[in-house]
Amino acid sequence: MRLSRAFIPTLKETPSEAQIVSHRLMLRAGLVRQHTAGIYNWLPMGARVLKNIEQIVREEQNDAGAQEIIMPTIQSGELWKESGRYDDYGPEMLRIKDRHDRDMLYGPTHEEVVTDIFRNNVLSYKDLPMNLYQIHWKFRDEVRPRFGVMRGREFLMKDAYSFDLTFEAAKHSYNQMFVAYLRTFARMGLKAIPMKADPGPIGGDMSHEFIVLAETGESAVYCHSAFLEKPIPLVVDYNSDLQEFVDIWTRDYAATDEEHDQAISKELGDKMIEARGIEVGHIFYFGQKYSDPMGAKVAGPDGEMVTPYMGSYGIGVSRLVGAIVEACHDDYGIIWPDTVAPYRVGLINLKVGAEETDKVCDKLYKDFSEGGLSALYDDRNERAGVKFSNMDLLGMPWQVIVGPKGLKNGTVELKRRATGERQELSLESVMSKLTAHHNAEKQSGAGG
Ligand code: P5A
Repeated sequence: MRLSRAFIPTLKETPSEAQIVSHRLMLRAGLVRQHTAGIYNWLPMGARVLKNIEQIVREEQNDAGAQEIIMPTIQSGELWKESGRYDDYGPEMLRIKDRHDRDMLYGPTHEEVVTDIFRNNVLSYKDLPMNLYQIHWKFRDEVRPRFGVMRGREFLMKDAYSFDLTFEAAKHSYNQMFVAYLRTFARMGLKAIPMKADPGPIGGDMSHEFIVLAETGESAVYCHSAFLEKPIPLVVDYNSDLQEFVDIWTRDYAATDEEHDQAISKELGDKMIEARGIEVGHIFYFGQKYSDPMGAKVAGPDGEMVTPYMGSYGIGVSRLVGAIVEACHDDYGIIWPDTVAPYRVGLINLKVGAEETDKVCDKLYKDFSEGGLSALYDDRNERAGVKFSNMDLLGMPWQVIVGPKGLKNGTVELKRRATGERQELSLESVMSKLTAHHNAEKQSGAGG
């Protein structure tokens, strides 16, 4: 994309309505604009990041054996009366009447809808295990929408729902999602720590929130310092027994505020990290809480009817954009991890209109796109300082700077946004270096 043609409305001033750095930077770098309280427009740069995050989530869900579906955003209230949640949910649910005076709602979550799909279409235990997911917009009429997309009213969620014949099988489904989440967040350059969360009315120990540590996080969290060192699964056989791996990640103490036991803080001493965190994912096991009242049943191996055991697994896809900016920025702007960056490369032409710089930039721009490296090309007739600070604000992980001085020696400058490290390289070596980096990342998957 040529910056001269791109719709990237950056702001010089710090927007006064934004209280935390990620919200400020998302506005300043032109990623989003508020439509009305807690509801956002995603402008081109924001939309590209959101799509990249969505794609990583999708690949990891597919690898873990989940199947993608798309459920409606507007739901029938009748289903929620069956599960008993229509009255329980409270004012966070946006209730709507259609023209026939029927109760409708904008879905805050989809346990009822997916259970309805299941009961109408799945008849036999042979179809289990089954895990269905979608990546779709939700609405929750939050009392205090704040921090930009972190706590919105309309937000994008990945929600998956598993169905199993037995508790043991359901536990395996839970473990599959647990491992998939570790990989998903690591691929985005985030360290998300699974913490014991409120299990709700079902009890047990199968509810975890995945938390990214950040000073501006909404929740106070407590965890053993060992979490900073734990391994991310690189290659996973999702059909193998994952319990041992999950045990590595659940053995040490980690809890959200509500679950925290003060006595353990004393016991762990300086091994205890007391911090704030952003909840980017939440997984639950809830057994037959919906399948039972809604009458979902399959024929079991001996012909008897069995009520399936369920779990649900959420990722805050739009919240992740804020969480990544919160974790990856400096005083100059955003520092996108390579995997989610709106463009891989920011190409800066220091002398627009000069034959040599224009020619080299055009060639690099073409080579990047042919080599699968998306580039944002600053072809504007602006001062160098303006271009540098703009590209730093936008946060592309690599910058390639083309000026007449370097070209005299046949070189351009390659800058790594994260470290500020600069190198003078020939055109060929810039290309091969970026391509090699890109390929290495594709091969490594998680941890890349
Ligand atoms: C799990 C999937 C659920 O709704 N039902 C379907 C379960 N869980 S949850 O914890 O309530 O939400 C899942 C994730 O969604 C993100 N999230 C939000 N993001 C932005 N703004 C909000 N208001 C908001 N509410 C929830 C969180 O990342 C949460 O972990």
